Order: sequence, then structure tokens, then C-alpha cells
Amino acid sequence: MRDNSQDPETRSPTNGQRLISLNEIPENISIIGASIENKKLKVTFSPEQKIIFYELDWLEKNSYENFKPTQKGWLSSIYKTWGSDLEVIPLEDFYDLQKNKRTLNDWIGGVLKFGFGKITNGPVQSGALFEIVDLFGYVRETNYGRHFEVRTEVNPSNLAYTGLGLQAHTDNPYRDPVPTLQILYCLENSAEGGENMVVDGFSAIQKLKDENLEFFNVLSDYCAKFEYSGEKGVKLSTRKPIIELAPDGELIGIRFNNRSLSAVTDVPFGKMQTWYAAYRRLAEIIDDQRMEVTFKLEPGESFIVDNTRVLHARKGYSGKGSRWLQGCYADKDSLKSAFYSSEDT
Ligand code: NM2
Ligand code: OGA
Ligand code: ZN
Repeated sequence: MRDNSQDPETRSPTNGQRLISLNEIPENISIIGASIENKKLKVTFSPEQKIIFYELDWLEKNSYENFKPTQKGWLSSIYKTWGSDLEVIPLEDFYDLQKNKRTLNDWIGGVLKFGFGKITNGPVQSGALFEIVDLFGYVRETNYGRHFEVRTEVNPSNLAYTGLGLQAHTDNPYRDPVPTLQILYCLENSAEGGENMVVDGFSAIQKLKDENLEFFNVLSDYCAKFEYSGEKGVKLSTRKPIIELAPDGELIGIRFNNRSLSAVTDVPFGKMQTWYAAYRRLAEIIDDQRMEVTFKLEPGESFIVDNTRVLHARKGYSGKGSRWLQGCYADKDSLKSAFYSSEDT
């Protein structure tokens, strides 16, 4: 409690940051008096003889006696999982998001809850995707550039730059930290095919866990390995589990990308068969049409995904016509920050 005092000697009134370090608080600290005064809790600490007032609602909000982590794989209540029956997807008009703070905030809230969102009626203009990032945060630059052109190329450095279908995946699992948001913005899409699908990875993992606890455990207990070295001067490799849990068991991420999984060498010999069976079953769940929401982007439309949770896919395309998307990465911390800071105003 002493460490969490809100008085101006403990916390800066201008920025809220703590001014003291823990070793400035005497180790033999104790409370020698407590009473309610003016709807605040007044506490006297010895040996400092320091009197601190605590707002009652602050104490209530920060009470930790009810925190009981449940079983492995528990999901924060801010998320709502979904499948193909998802009725209302977070969808908003490009210019309404720019003009109206409340509209923007509701839409961001939806993206945080469902892990993806769509934007319609944007300009059919190269670089317009940056205007979406500008609504809440910053571009995450990588070896693919500040943004990348997703269209068919000769000698492609990545299978995304072909007309092939792409199984549902998360991007860049070979990177650590992984980009936590991706935006894909459509400029041309007259080719045959080229629809996009999104799949809730957390929902898929919950299904896997309900079906087979051993499968869930093996994919969260052991590291897979992902790599990318498709262009000169780049050799990315990361050892992470397909299902990522926080130390208290919270489900916090999925890494799934058939193109980038490398030889998995960190699963014990005796568990490898189970690991592959689990990986296969998870892939089947992910590929199940009952899990996916499908749309074909029109020029000027785009979507954003939480790349730690929602997988995206595309159907192959060919024939007359063309397809051109621009993509970029950004991060979820600023999306959350934009959402929660607007609650204060
Ligand atoms: N691109 C589109 O993570 C991946 O390798 C998927 C990424 C090349 C930036 C494609
Ligand atoms: C990607 C990707 C999908 C598409 O660029 O990461 O998955 O619709 N593209 O082209
Ligand atoms: Zn992708």
C-alpha cells in the first residue's frame, strides 16, 4: 500500500510516475493507524510517520483478493470468440473514423473484442493504409518495408506475392517480437478469386482444448520454430510455441503459418507424434468453414487483424483482371492505449 501511495512525494502529479524506489521505503514498515475521513481511507505508516489518503474506489479497483487464475488456457473477459456465424463484424466507414472520435472508439473497441475489423469507402490511393494507422498509432517497419505491395511478382521473395491461395495464418511468426497488428488495404481486386477469410485463433484453440487436452498441452508446452530467409541479407528465426500462454495460464497468442514452420527440434522425441497430431488437428479446425468469416475486398476497402489472435487467409486468384493490396504492420499496445485513454476524457 505504501508503494502505491498517490501523494505528490511518491507520485509525480504531472505525469503520474513513481518518484521513489522501493529501497526508500523502510523494510520494517507497518500500519499504525487507519480510519475513514471524508470518504477516503487515511493510513499512517511507521516508522516514516507518513499519512496517506486512499480513494475508496481506487482501493476497490485495485483489490487483488478475488484474482484466481482458472485452468490453463483461460481467456480474458475482454475477448469475445466467434465463428462463421458472427453476426456483426466491426465495420466502419473510412472517413467516419477520421471525423468522429466516438465512432473511432467504438470501432477500436470492436477490434479489441473480436480481433479484427473492416473499413469501407476509403480512397483508392496508394499509401491510404497509413491513414488508418494514424488513427491510433505507428507503423512497425520490417525487412518488408514500412509497407509492402501484395501482388503477383516474378521471382517472389514471399509466397504472399503470388496468386496462390494462402492457408489461414498469422504473419511473421519468425519474428520476435511478432508484429501484433496487420492492415491489408485493397487497391485492385478484379481477378477471379482472391477472397479473404479470417479465423479466430482463440476460438480454434478453445475447441482443440475441449476436444483433447493433451493436444492443447503439447502445443503450449513446447516450442515450435519458424523461419524466413527468402531475401538476401535476411535470416529470421524464432523459437516459440504455437499456443502461447502467460505464466498464469492465460491464453495470449497463436503463431500459425504453414509456410514458415521450420524443422521442429525442441519437442522431446517421445512427444513428437502427439505434437504433430495436435498440429494437424488444430489445422483441421482452422480450415473448417464453420470457423471462418469470408469477404472479397473492393478497392478502397481494408481490414485489420490482431496478429496474435486472428488468422487471415486468401483464396488463390487468376485469370483476367488484377489484384493489388498494400499491407503494413503496427502494434496493439497503441490501439489499446487509444481506446483506454479515451475512456478518461
Ligand atoms: N508479407 C506479406 O509472414 C509472412 O511471411 C506472410 C508477409 C510478405 C509481408 C507474408
Ligand atoms: C499477407 C497476406 C493476403 C492477401 O500479405 O500477409 O496474407 O489477401 N495476404 O493477399
Ligand atoms: Zn498474411
